[in-house]
Amino acid sequence: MGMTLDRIHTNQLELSGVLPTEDPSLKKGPYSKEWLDAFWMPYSGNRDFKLKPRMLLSAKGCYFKTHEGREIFDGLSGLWTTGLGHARSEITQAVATQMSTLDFSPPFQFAQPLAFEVANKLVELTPSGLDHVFFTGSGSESADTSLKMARAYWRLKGQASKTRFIGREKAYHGVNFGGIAVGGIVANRKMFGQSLEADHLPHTQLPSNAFSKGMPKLGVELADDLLRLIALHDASNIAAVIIEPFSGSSGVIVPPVGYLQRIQEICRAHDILLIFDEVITGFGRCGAYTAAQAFGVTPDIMNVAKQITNGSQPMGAVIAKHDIYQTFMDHGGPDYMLEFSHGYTYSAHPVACAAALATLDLLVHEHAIEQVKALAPYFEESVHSLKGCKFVTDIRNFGLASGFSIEHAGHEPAKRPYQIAMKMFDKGFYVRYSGDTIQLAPPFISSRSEIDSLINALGETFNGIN
Ligand code: PXG
Ligand code: PLP
Repeated sequence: MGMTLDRIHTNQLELSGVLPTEDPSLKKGPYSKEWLDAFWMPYSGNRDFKLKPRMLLSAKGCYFKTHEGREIFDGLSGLWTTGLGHARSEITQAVATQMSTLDFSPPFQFAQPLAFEVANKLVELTPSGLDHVFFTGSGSESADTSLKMARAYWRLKGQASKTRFIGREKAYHGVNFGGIAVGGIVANRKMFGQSLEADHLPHTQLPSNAFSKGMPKLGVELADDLLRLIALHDASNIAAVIIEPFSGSSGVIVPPVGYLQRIQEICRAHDILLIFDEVITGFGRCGAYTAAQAFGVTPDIMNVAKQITNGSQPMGAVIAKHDIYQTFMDHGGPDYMLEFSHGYTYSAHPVACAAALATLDLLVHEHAIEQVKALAPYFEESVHSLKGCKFVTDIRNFGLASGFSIEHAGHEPAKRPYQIAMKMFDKGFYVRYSGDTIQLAPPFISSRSEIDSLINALGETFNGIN
């Protein structure tokens, strides 16, 4: 055909999934091995993907379209990002307008008004007391920002020995050095070693709580392990405890009744900051704007990302209590000096701010919280109807999120989840697989019949594998 790669736009190609050709003139052409290998994919089995690419070309509402023209139901709202559905015209329009008005604005020593508007909106939607917003570009950046904020806070208060962090087993706090240290997912530390001084509370996934609907009843005493860590390290050396209200990535591990309250009580009694990582739980997934509101516990610092722009632009934020902000302001030295030597080139990026404002506006005006609350009980019954399916050893849920534990295939815990997710993709459903779990987080706008189709396909798939 004589078409060269630089004249081809992938989206315009009707690709059949036919793979590497032996024709040397097409050696670097689309879908050749070389073409695919140029992109080192994040958190992916690159070798497997590149043998049979699962390429998504467009999305609208609850569905992706693949390069083969197949429609795929988005069973994880992107990557827990896109609860309002894809390609929302309100967000698209806001982003387009902002791009042509102010595409970039230096975030250091200068600002643009949308940043203040988003900050005020976030203060309004999050629990009272969380009053000051520091912008980042992602959940990982939010995690590391919150840890630096906590350490610096104690230094400014004259307690510089408070440097250690307490995380939890199975927790995910992104991939930066601070986040992997406090995180409890071994794979994230295995290749890179330890960085910060961190210790870990036990996770709360008890076998006795298997198949609990919503919050499990047993396990509040696991919070008291914090007392053991305080006795070991001494509170004078501990800056903060960081917790995902429910652990998302490790398969939706929901806190036992009373657990988060007890953690907060202990933190308060020992002058330790409590950080909630709400990167997944924030902005609707829990049937509330935040998990803090859903669970009735307000942290000192809250990290958010993902749903804040409906996934349409990279953005994260760290929201702090007034005392923390004020401590920085009070110790800042002369007014022209920086109070917190931290920030990202893309902090409060104007286009991300425009996307966030449009998203938060949609969440409020389309009553997304009520929508999630209304669908959640149906979703709960649906996911738990899969109890008894082959290899399913536990089902957990909260709001519009659920996790399934899958029995290990010999010494290969990740194998069956991978097989399940691939089979689901063949059937027209995208679900998340990681570790020995399958996760669902359907869009807030899903219909009951879409939930039915998803669950039916998943049940069939569970029972069809070996
Ligand atoms: N904290 C939490 C609680 C998260 O869930 C991050 C931090 C990091 O955010 P960024 O934007 O840097 O990726 C996350 C991200 C999964 C999965 O398998 C979840 C995430 C990322 C990748 C996979 O559920 N959450
Ligand atoms: N590396 C270099 C060499 C830089 O100049 C910068 C920012 O100016 C960074 C890293 C940090 O980039 P970002 O602010 O996008 O996180």
